[in-house]
Amino acid sequence: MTHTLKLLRLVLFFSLIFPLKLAAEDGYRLWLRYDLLTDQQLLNTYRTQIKGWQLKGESASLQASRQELSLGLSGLLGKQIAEVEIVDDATLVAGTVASSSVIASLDLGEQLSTLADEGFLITNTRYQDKNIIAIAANTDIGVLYGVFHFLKLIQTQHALTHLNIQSTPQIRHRVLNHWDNLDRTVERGYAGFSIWDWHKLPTYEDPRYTDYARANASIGINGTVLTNVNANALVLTPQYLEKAAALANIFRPYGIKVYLTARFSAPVEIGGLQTADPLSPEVQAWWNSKVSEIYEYIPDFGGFLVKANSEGQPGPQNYGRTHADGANMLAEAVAEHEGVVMWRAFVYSEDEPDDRAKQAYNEFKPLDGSFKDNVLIQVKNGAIDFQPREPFHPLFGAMPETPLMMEFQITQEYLGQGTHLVYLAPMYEEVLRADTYAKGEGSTVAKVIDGSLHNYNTSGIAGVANIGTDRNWTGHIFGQANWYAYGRLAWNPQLSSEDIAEEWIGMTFSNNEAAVKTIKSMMLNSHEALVNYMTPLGLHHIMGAGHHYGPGPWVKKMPRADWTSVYYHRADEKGIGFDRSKSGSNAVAQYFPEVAKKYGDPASCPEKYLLWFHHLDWDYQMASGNTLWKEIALHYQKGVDSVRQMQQHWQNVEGKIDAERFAQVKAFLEIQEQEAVWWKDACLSYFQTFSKLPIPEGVEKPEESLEHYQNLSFPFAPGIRPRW
Ligand code: BDP
Repeated sequence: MTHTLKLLRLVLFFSLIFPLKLAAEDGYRLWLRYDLLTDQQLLNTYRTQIKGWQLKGESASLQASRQELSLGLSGLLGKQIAEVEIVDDATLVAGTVASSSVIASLDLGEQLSTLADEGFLITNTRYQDKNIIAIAANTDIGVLYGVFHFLKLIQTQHALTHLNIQSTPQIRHRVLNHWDNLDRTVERGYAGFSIWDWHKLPTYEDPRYTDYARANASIGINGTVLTNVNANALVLTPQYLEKAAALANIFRPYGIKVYLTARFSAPVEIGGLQTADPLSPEVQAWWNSKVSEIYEYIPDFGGFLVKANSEGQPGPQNYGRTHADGANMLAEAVAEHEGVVMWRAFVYSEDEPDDRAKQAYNEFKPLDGSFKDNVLIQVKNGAIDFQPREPFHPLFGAMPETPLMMEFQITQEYLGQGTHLVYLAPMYEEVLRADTYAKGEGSTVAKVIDGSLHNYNTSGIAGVANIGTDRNWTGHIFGQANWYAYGRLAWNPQLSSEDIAEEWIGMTFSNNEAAVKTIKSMMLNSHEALVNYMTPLGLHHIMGAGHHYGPGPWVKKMPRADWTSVYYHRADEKGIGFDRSKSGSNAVAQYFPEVAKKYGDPASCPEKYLLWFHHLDWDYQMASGNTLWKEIALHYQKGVDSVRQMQQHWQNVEGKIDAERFAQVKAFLEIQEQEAVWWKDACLSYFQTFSKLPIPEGVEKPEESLEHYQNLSFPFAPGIRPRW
């Protein structure tokens, strides 16, 4: 027998003995699993409600829709649910008025008129005396969105009778920001390397690119910035544009536009000019011709994302110009192609400020009204930097004449990185629902960014991606939930994190009621748990330097004071916290008066933001009656206890989901528990050197000495910003 035959027999033998192992779930399929329903009764019901389907039309987006419908329906309901020529009772018909004569013959005009470009409707209706289900939209991409939504109804076991769904995205530009470098490292990425295989592009088109597009389209994401905000000008050269164009071609049928980061000094670095001054005619001419070149490669190129004059990145201020001068120059260049410029407000000046939290507002507010129409200012959710919890950024609501985009972080830089189970939707929701009072009560951040509060001419939202080459895309299976939730909230910022979790669990794991309930409660409590064991009560920026992995409240020697931890927690013998009230940096004054008043007084400031805005004595009396010191310690302990509770809950899920994903999450929860204890012990040991108070009752004593924690080092922690 040849070796190959022997091997084949061996494989056959093992596949008979371990069929489950071979059918294991590695997480690759994300929430688009489409497995045959196991509930026989439900399956029978669906099979009487959908006997066949029809989706006509040959555009690339309609073909993608047809493939998805075919894959989804035959997977979920079995192969007998096939594409049909004749529309009969219980046929599902999808299309636009232009692509489908059936849709055209239905009386949907009025409803369609409210759906704009990307919306869709799903309804039970009648066609030539037959009962059918129609998925209709004004554009082919709307049909694709409708198809994904319909499949979700089945995946989450929704009834298919009395359907009357109309859905239109509330935000225009719903983009992912990849912090991916051309060498395939990912800044703050914890799921392997960049999925963009620049070296093999454009000839080799990894099938993963199509699955990436499918996943994004299924949640309505319609743009992707391929490259890191700490940009490399090389991506704007023909060698790379050709590669970016190949990706754009793959994404186009799925409604996803490609954007690139523009390094402000590109005219010097790759253009051979002496300057990148935005007011110089030769610089403007260089960008104009560069932009024309890009549009030759990518006719529907979305535009640029720019990080300028921040953390050493070049920008217009290098030439004595403003952010508006810089943004407008690029905006002018892309305007005739309907491109946009997403200009980031994450800036801090060369000189050390009295309070870094005030910088973005100070630099951008005076520029309100001076940006061109196709510029959006991209603002991080909080004023410092993606901390476990931050109050909403004071810029929201403060620039009525400039569309402000939200920038959320999906990757978990300060949030346990690759191994902590942290469902971020509650955090996104907390920010989106925060009231800016810009136009009186009810002026929520969501209304600012969807453009409705100030009637912005356009709107946008960005999420820093957590996607990498790991087989399951996001490293942690639950990281997929954050990608999913981001997309859903980008489509509709009013959705609740609980509803999103339910959908995701049903599609990703199981619709078993007990399992859904358990997993949902883990997810919904997870963000608060993390805040408690890392940075309770408004503490922030106390992580290890550089890699940002693990606790580092003692960090004090850095090139700039506002990169250290001691700058932010300001612990001393009297107390702890950053005084941003009137008696301190007065950052509260950047908020509208109602908010400033509430946050500015410790008595009315929500406790979750207390030490963000106030420096308080160790024996300050909290609402609970405990002293501040005791309350801090109890919060750290609570964080640890919550993780242990998550571990118990997860144990209950065993057997209700596949063994492979169960085991990975279980192991990661062990890491999370150990690290929660580490955070608690390191922070309390350190803060205790100031408070000089004993570890309160009910709080487990630190396992090691403070010195031990201070001496830990992580030279190879993933995601560190590489030097270039
Ligand atoms: C910080 C990251 C850094 C990013 C920066 C940014 O630590 O790697 O470059 O944000 O958003 O959170 O530009």
